[in-house]
Amino acid sequence: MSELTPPRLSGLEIKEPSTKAAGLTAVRYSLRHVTEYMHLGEGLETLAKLNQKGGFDCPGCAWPDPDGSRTPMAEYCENGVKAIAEEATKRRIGADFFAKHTVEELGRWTDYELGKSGRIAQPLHLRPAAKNYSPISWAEAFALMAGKLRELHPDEAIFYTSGRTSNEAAFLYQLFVRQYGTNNLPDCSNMCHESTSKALAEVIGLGKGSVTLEDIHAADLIICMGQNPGTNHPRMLSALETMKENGGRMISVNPLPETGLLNFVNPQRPLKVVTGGTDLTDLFLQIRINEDQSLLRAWLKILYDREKSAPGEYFDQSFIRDYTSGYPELARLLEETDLEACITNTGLSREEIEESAGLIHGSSRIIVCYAMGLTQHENSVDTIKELVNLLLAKGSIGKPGAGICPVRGHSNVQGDRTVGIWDKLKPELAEALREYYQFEPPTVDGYDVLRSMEAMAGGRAKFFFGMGGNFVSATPDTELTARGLRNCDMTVHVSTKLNRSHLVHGREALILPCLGRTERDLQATGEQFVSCENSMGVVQLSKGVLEVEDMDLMSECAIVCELARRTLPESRVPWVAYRKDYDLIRDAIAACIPGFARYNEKVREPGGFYLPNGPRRRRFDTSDGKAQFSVTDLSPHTLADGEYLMTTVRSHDQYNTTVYGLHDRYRGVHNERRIVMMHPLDVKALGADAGAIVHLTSHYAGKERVAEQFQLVPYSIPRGCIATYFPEANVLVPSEVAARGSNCPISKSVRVRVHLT
Ligand SMILES: Nc1nc2c(c(=O)[nH]1)N[C@H]1C(S)=C(S)[C@@H](COP(=O)(O)OP(=O)(O)OC[C@H]3O[C@@H](n4cnc5c(=O)[nH]c(N)nc54)[C@H](O)[C@@H]3O)O[C@H]1N2
Ligand SMILES: Nc1nc2c(c(=O)[nH]1)N[C@H]1C(S)=C(S)[C@@H](COP(=O)(O)OP(=O)(O)OC[C@H]3O[C@@H](n4cnc5c(=O)[nH]c(N)nc54)[C@H](O)[C@@H]3O)O[C@H]1N2
Ligand SMILES: [Mo]
Repeated sequence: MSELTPPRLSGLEIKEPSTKAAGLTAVRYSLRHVTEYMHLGEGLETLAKLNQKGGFDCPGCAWPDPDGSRTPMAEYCENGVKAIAEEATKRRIGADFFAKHTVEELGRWTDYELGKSGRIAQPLHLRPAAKNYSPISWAEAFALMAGKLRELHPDEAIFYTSGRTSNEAAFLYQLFVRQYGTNNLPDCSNMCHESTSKALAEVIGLGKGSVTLEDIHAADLIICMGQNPGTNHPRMLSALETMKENGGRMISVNPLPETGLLNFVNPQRPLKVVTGGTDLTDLFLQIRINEDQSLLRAWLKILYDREKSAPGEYFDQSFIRDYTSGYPELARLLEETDLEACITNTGLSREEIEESAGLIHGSSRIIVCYAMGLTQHENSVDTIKELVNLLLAKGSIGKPGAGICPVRGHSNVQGDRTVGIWDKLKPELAEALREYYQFEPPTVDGYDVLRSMEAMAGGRAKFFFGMGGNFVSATPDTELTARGLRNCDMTVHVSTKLNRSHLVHGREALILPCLGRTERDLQATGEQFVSCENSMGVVQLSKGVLEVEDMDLMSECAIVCELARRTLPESRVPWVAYRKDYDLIRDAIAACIPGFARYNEKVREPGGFYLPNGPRRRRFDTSDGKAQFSVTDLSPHTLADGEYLMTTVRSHDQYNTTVYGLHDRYRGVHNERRIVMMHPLDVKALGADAGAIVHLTSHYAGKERVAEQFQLVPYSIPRGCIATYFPEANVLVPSEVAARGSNCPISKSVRVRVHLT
């Protein structure tokens, strides 16, 4: 079977999409989540501690908190509340649950049903050929893993990380893996902002964004491309509201008219709730999927042509002269650019493009915010470089209210990378580890996500360890991933909740249940805290508040220390001491990772601290010390007859592969996730009606991939483009084609065919 998510339909209802995001409805919806899974009193106490300084970092997204004093409810966010309620649920699954349900039976449950089962309460073991998981002691679990790892060549083991892991746990984890002898450290970032890391490191010398929250507030113009903040970064809407009140403008570029982008009702401002909120977007550009690079090129061409007759009027020539390289080459490219062709590619009108170019011309402080709509295509690295071309031409980087803002996903995905989680080992970190810990780290590159999938399927890797996440559901080419995991001798998951990756397993499998962000972490020297880095490079502490007396959990740090100690008995790393006192881990990070000097001191200050950021100060640590203009080719996006370009998106009721509910309220799609958003005329051209059941196929590298049982939803989206939900449509995403340069799966532009049943 190619699909792991059972293709069961649940009763689609189509309503009008919302015109406004958040507001009181959002408060009502999220309180429902709290009362459903938690005792109300405790639920409210948890909420009050959410994101307050000294409390825990919200396990939702990586958007930063406003600095300074906090309201008792911190910044209100419906989806943050859902993420907490999901983790702090009172439901438990342990020995009884797993005795009752075989792995095969659980495999027939939907993701929604799996997630609702509750928190995993004790370590579990699936013995070879067993039908059910059964309890195992922590000591036995560590002995099994250590035994297996010592049998293998280090490159036969894979150590995945999802982006919730704290800096402390992530640092120890990569240290252990490298001391064990491999760089096989794929992470969720490989499927997320890898194209950003790759492009920005090359052209501005740092693979991260350059702006702060204050910059967002102070911008003249924000261009929000390929991002749905109303659902995925709801707290960003308050920052955008402030920007608007300060007189800023916003252009939104998206194939879908996302509710949160258009209008926002701030539930923390009662008057706004009454008056109907803030119109955030001044100009909505409903672009065709993966034509952002053409749009950026068109803007540059228009401004460049005018700049020629009025030098300095359209571009910031002194910035270009003092801080950049490659402008003459870009100018030559723009000379030859065919504006009409660019405009045609985007599917937008000339007026829309002229109007938006006018807004760009009229603004000096410009920020481009973007997320997955830009990073998950074959040409993503080029698109992001084109984005940088625009900002450089305008001199819009490294000054207040201007810069680049890749909006990160998981709450600590950026921090994990900073402290060393990567399938490549930077020479500086190799040197630091060698010096500080006196061992020789491996220098050859390890497997990223796609290469891990291939290595397991091809029998070159036999042990998979997941530090969080849901590898089989999050990756493309589900069939290949499943085959790979099933090929392993042992698969291990450090998890909070049950997910499909526990059910698509190796010959033997372990589930190691861990503490979540919300929970108190008590070790031998007392209560511990951890820390995370948000999307804007601020490192802050996170301390759980809830007691967990009814579960046998370990912290992620403790799990790594124990595993390392048992696997590498000869290691001179003080694993036992690290487990007892996380201050010692932070001292080690301070010694090995740039920017963390006096970590223990600074992280205890209210609001945390900023990591150094060159581009923010117009320091560009690139090959020539300049911010670099790039010359890239526009990718041709031709579709064969009968083909559609499919993007996969998140609904309002999910956190990646965790499905909170079946409603996508803002888009008006209810009670069903197996849907295809399609232009009404395309629905008609197929001879179908709303709700018609279809199969989808994709064809890459001579392989047909099939996803069965989806229902058509007529929707506002450009013709020839369709949208489905992640992870239901992942079976269709190929593994043979990926983003050039970053190897990120092309989850946002898959060529598919639609077959009526
Ligand atoms: N509640 C909640 N919060 C989350 C998550 C979650 O699942 N739930 N996930 C977290 C993670 S890991 C991440 S990475 C972020 C993801 O945050 P987003 O990137 O906002 O998430 P997606 O749903 O993938 O949405 C991509 C947006 O890009 C648009 N888009 C699709 N294709 C294109 C294109 O070709 N061009 C343009 N311009 N736009 C396009 C889609 O219509 C959609 O609005 O959110 C994080 N926060
Ligand atoms: N088609 C398609 N595929 C995509 C995407 C897309 O847009 N389209 N987006 C991609 C992106 S941006 C990302 S980031 C990846 C996400 O990929 P992952 O990060 O692998 O997936 P998640 O669904 O976030 O992982 C959820 C699981 O994490 C575990 N978990 C939750 N909290 C914790 C914790 O505190 N500690 C530990 N140890 N475990 C915990 C729970 O068991 C839960 O089931 O998916 C990618 N896949
Ligand atoms: Mo992500």
